[in-house]
Amino acid sequence: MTKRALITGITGQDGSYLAEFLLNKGYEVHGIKRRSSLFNTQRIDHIYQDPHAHHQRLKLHYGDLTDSSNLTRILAQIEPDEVYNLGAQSHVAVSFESPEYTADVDAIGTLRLLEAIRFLGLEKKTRFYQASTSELYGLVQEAPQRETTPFHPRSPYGVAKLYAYWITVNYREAYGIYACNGILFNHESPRRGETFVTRKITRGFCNIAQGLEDCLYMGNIDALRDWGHAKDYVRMQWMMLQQDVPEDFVIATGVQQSVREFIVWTAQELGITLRFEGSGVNEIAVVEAVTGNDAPAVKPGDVILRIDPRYFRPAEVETLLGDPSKAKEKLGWTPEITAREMCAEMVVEDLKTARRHALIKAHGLELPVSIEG
Ligand code: NDP
Ligand code: GDR
Repeated sequence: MTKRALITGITGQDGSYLAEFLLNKGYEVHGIKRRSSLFNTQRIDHIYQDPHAHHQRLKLHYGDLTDSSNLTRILAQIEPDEVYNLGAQSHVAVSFESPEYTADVDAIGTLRLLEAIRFLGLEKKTRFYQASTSELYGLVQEAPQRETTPFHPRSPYGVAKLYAYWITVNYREAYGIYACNGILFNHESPRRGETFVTRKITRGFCNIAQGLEDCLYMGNIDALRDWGHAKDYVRMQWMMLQQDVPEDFVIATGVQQSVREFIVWTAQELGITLRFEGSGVNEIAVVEAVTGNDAPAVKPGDVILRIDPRYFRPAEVETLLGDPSKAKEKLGWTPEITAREMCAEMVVEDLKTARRHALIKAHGLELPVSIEG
């Protein structure tokens, strides 16, 4: 029997990799996409299947995590074997601007899905994966963080995800639903949203290298994170739903870097040597030397990074470092791609786009507009 999976957030970074992964495993994959005035399926266009084709194995449904009746109807129609709840307002800084919406989608959205499973009597059929997060640890109580580390979220996003974490545990305990939390530390890829820090850096520096921008404006570059590759992490999301007993797992690399290090790596990938000068909000990154052909628009002495306090958060998560021992011991999972390799891959992809845009500009044509976030 072909297994059926439903992915909320299929148009996002993780959703796109997970959909590919499940299709390769032979699943019929259903995804919920939001109605948008612009196309929002770029990350899954390469696996899109014409609804008129026979044996279509990827099916998209309009929906929203704020809409209970819509979620219930989709679940009733599909009766999935597995639900992956990846949909969320996932930007921590944005959650301070839209706290109520973030709670509605990230916290109550999770409850809506679990309630729909219960209401439809799918408790024994449908397995549920919740995209939990290292943001639950926030103000960290121990390092490295593991499944037993106490939570102290530091943003409306983190607090909403705390509710989602516990309601997932509660529905497992109360109704016997196979439901589990993957407590995932930061994971990135060339498909990462452009306003998350790694992608902002790789995309920004590639644009600067090709003469499309002059300077990148950043927030707290001393924040420390445990960065992995999204491809490695979606594999683990699936593995968690294949066990006999549902459990929660930390997914991380166990290695930590600063935002500053990621900046230096990105520059190095482009043949740029950087020097940091000044401190606090006056800190800048100056180009010391340029080698190779990837950054023709950059020369020694250029200031290509400045600090802008608008990117500071009202409450910051300064440091995160995960301990993935349980995932390794119980599921045999280890990440295959290092943060440095991932940075190189992201630069290759963003440089391709920047070169294309530079060529368009050189021919006097209009560039696609993008708004910085
Ligand atoms: P993205 O921001 O790339 O994707 C989020 C997805 O959720 C998009 O498909 C988005 O749709 C969808 N979405 C947003 N709001 C709604 C809504 N109201 N109803 C339905 N769908 C909605 O996130 P990631 O792929 O990076 O992350 C996936 C999940 O994992 C998220 O829940 C995130 O909070 C969590 N997480 C992520 C980590 C990371 O480092 N990436 C680490 C730990 C947890 P649209 O495309 O239309 O915007
Ligand atoms: P995070 O990721 O908040 O950890 O949440 P993000 O990449 O946004 O920030 C990481 C760290 O970098 C610092 N930073 C900046 N961040 C952004 N976005 N833009 C900047 O200009 C900037 N300058 C410095 C931040 O302050 C922070 O300390 C991500 C999301 O994917 C969540 O959904 C997920 O749950 C967690 O990772 C784990």
